[in-house]
Amino acid sequence: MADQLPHALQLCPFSDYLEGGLSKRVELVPWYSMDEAAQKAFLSSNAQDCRIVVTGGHIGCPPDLMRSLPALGLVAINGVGFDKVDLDLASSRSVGVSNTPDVLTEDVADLAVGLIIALRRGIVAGDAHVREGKWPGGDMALGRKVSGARFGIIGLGRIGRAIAARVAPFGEVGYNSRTARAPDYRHFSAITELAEWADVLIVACAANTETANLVDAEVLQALGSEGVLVNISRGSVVDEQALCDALEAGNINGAALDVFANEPHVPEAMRSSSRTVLTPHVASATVETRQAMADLVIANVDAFLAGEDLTTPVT
Ligand code: 8YV
Repeated sequence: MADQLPHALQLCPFSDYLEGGLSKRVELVPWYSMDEAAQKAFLSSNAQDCRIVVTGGHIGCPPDLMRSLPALGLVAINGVGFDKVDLDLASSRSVGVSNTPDVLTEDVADLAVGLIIALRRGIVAGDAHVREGKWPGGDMALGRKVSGARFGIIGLGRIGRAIAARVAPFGEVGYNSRTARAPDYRHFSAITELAEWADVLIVACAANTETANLVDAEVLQALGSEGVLVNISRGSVVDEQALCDALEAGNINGAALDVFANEPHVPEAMRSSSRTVLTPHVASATVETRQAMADLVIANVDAFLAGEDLTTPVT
């Protein structure tokens, strides 16, 4: 009889490519589609064989689940963000955590640029204007220039830098960090000063306890009634209620958002606002990048099963 493959819990849907690749290596358990009773029943007979959890960056791994898997050795994230995995708990249980950095940087930066232009130039509203037959009735309101705008980037890591490189040909780039780290761009040590200076404020920092609700009412007030916010990081970095209030009051001009605090649920105030452009967390969602991410997930699973160092461990 062939050796039984170890179980791996799958916490969210993946592409056929990733599921197919994983299924050759592990017994993939569709945890995300099982109800609580089925999950409980599964654990009572199989918890000892579950060595791997495979998950998305937006899902992570609930601490209780990690605790209920005594043989868990790897949480493989199909994404760069690891804010939803408790790294201290993982390390205290000798659980390795891997993610998929670098391969998605370009896509995320591309989407940020797309959102900026869509918002400032009214591309989504323009599309609706044409489709809904409103054009013969009159022109749309004017947009705002992208070229010549000031771009303020919160977080100048891999993704922040890729965004900076893309928007620098449009206009001046500023960024916020504790210490100056990019001589070509203007440094702001205070986030409110960056917001005050910028026409377009872009959230590109990692989500963690330090950055939770970093963009709050005060920052939005500083961004001002002509400024716009773009978020391709995590919803948790923005105080969503403060953002809804600012949009409603016209205290900022608009927001383009790919990420939300409670995905897939988006506040009604954002969905009904004419000042927003919204996408459903798709910054890394291209065929090419999702394949590259899948390859990295599989490489990490292979390394773990072979008892080797992880290819891209979260550090
Ligand atoms: C993905 C992400 O949408 O990389 C991340 O952290 O949130 C996204 O790229 C998600 O992880 C897909 O599983």
